[in-house]
Amino acid sequence: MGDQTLKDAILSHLKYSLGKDADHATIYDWRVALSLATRDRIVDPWFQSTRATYRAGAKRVYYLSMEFLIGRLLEDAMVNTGILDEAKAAFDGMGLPFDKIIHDEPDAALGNGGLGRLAACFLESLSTLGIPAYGYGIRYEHGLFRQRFDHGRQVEEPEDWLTQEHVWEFERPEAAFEIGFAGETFENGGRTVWRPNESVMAQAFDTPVIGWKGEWANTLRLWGALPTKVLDLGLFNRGDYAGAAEPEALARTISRVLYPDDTTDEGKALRLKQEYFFTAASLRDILRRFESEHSDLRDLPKKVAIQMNDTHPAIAGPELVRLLHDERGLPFADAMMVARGCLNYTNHTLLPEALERWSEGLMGHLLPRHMRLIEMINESHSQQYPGVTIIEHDQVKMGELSFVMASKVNGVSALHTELMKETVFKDLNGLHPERIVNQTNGVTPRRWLKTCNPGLAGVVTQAIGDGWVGDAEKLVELEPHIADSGFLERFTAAKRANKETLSNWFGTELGVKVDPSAMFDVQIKRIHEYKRQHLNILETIALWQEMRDNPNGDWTPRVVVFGGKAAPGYHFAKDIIYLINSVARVVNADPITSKLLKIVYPPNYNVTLAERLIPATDLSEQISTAGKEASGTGNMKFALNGAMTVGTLDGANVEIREHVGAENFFLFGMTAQEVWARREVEDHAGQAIAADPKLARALDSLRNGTFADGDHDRFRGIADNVSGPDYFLVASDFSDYWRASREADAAFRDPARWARMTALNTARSGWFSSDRTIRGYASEIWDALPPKPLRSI
Ligand code: DL6
Repeated sequence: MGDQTLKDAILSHLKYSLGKDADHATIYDWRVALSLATRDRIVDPWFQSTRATYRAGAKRVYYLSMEFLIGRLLEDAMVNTGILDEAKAAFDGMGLPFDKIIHDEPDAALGNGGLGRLAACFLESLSTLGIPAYGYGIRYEHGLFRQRFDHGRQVEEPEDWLTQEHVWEFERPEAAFEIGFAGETFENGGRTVWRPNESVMAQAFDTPVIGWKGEWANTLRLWGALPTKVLDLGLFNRGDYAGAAEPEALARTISRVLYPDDTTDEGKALRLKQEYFFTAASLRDILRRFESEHSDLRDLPKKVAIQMNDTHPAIAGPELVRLLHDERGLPFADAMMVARGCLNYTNHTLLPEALERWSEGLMGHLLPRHMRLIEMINESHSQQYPGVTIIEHDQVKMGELSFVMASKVNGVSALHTELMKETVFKDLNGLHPERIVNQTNGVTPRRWLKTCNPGLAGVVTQAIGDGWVGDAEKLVELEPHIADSGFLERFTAAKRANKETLSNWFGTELGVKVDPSAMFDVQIKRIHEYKRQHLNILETIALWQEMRDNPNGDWTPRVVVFGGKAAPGYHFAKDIIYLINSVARVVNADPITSKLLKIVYPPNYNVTLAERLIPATDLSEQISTAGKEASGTGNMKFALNGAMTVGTLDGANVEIREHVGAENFFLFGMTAQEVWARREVEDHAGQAIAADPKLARALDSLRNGTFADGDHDRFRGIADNVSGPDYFLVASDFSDYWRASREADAAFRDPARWARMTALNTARSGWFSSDRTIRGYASEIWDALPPKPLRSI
């Protein structure tokens, strides 16, 4: 590298890494050459960070997560290393389309949603803060499925990001561990030995993650599964080519596909294998690193903090005890103490169906030694604290196991943490009242404002300088500028420009023409009953019906945007998608309301699409049934980008409202306590429908075929659910949602007021930076510090 300019480095990679000359290079070639030149800028800080960590003997943080929803990496890396402008100038100078080149990058969808995206934000913040850390996960060959719509219905197709070379990673053939399954255990010389009868190799692939200003880089180490035996040569020589390749195919299955469900656990053996595979490989790697520097295993908690992201890596508890006790000979009690000293657990959901449980049978078969250790952990805990059990009805409760094996257990918003204490972990919290702490989620302002919304970021920087990028709480310095009409005009103009860009995209990509001066009202997240996209579409139907009745009324034109995937086996959620698309088809073709209402549902919602939609949003829909959304992080991204929220008192909405001010948030709906009480009311849905003719009419339209070419049954299931059991209280919250939505309409019709409110949302959202969240984890959970403080933590 030396004094080589970025342009020279790109041209050099084009020639020597890709074997192309500039005259014949494709967009792909240019993108890869630029990525490699950018990666070169990261390698030195990466090495320096590792050296500084070793030199200081610093404690390392290990973030174990089944999901890292990293999306595209190139633009982020250029922003953090400060070379974005130089790169753009280089391509402009060569007459090449810079935007097209950077948008050629595949979106690495190695996660389902919020949990995985949070992990990606955390890695970036850990690097920004200079805390030595590794993210450990699985290198899925196929990330979350690609969604397309066929006549309005979701169709899933395999995602194939790895068909192109993943230019950011370094393959590490030397960092490989054999991971076993099943088999038997026996005693030998006073120790228990586990002899698996099946095994795969876990091989590391490292991606450096650079922090803001390019000073520190941590590692995302993803494990790929390889066969221990590549080919059965005997079978091959006998002509059985399929049989010969079977060991490889079987092994690869483990890291083949991301489990496409973020809320339910279908008890698949493959899933448990995936969980053990990456957890076991990560722990072996952690111990190898520790043992290269230290000899007393009892010091492990001083040097190692392991965060279990949800229960997916919960097998870390018994596995670490096994490695310390069975393999290294620490007494069981000491092994327990050391393991617990290192491990911590983040809970991300209270939904009972999402709390993992594994049958004793499956666990005992796949991981016989671990099953026995879980029994021992259960026994030792219940001897000390009778009344709580990890094993119940022949099932291992992974939440309870994680809790018992953790030093700290955290929720992801203040409300969620309190509800954890009152509900799922009530008994354990009673026994260990100091263990549960809260760490409200956050998002990185680098990606979620500076990179995704350069227009607005520029307006902010012009007003207060760029200190906010590394310290988002400085955004409060915007407040005095809000009295300045020039600032507000620039703020509004940035939003307007983003809306125009998005409108053009809707037109060219989806064939939907929208008016950029309409209110852009956006709900993007996984499709789930508790997130209540069906409440949104019912309200949209009611609005359309009212607009048709009175097209010359004082309406606020709206563009209602949905984005999100449904788990392939979640039929109700897929029906909601079908309904939204069917309503869109009818409403968008209605000449009476064409200037007032449009519905847009771009398929295949992913990180890249979020980066396109969030900067152009006026109104963010955060309308889950109170008590159900653990936190949300989309809600934070919208507020940061100057969108107003219409939302319930759920998850982090509560804290967002506290920060931005109640007058700058459209609140509606029942509280979690009111939700519980309402469920006890007989025929609560029927009563709500009887009291609100608009809701009754909207529901009728689902039964009379309005959106289904006269087919009365197509959406009857949704109508009957909302009118009957309505567990998620769509009917009961509808009227108040309608009220809040019309309040939002009225506020939008007053541009000066709206501009003030949205600017205040940006100014007061800095607290929701993942830097703040990571500082909280570092001080309250990990006791981890940067070896050479980059900034005070
Ligand atoms: O904490 C990240 C994210 C929260 O913001 C969402 O509210 C929550 O639904 C999500 N939880 C999961 C749970 N999956 N499992 N198991 O994705 O976590």
